[in-house]
Amino acid sequence: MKPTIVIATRNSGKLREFQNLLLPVGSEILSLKDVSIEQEFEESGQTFAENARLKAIAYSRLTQFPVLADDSGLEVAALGGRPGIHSARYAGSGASDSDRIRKLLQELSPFPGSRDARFVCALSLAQDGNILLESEGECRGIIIDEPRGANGFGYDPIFLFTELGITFAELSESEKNLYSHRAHAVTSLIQKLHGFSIVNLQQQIVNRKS
Ligand code: ITT
Repeated sequence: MKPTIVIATRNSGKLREFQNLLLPVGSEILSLKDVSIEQEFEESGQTFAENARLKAIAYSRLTQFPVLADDSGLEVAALGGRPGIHSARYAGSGASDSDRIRKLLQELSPFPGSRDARFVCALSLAQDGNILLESEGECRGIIIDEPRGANGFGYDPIFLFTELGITFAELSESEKNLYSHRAHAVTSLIQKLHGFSIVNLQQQIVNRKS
């Protein structure tokens, strides 16, 4: 039987990236909607890792399947690491990606020469309220003044990936999946997953508890 993983996100951009990034695992990838989970999760942690962990634990109590949660965001050096864990809510609830980008560029305008930034992604895999595996990935770049590109989501149009000299929104999805913070975090998780069959996760939890 094909093993199943539920991706604990309501962000369709993230979900699509995970569906491709997790292809090597050979699992069936389901969304929260697919398993009829409607509860919202209040992110109360102080770090990406803590939020991913809390999210994975909470959602894994609502389904029989292993749940993979992601907490991610953009840290801008000149802003002391903001928006950081508040990346999704940076411009208030109901704001769009463009609103968040506009706000970030406004806040950054007094710092024209200081544009270093990094995307961070923390992942947590849990089942039945138990954390099984965790990983983290980052990707460094700089923030540019004018959004460029139509792909991706979130802050991608103003994040210039210096290694290639183009923004994340100018990369195709498969290219972004080679370089992104999420790609690095998933690669690290898959390495840890090596010899750790998803099909047998339940058995491994039982073994750990006994
Ligand atoms: P879920 O909690 O349902 O997963 P979310 O969008 O609220 O969805 P987060 O709390 O992890 O997710 O917030 C992450 C925000 O950081 C996201 O909304 C984007 O604004 C930004 N972000 C994260 N990864 C990104 C990426 O690969 N490209 C662009 N922006 C990204």
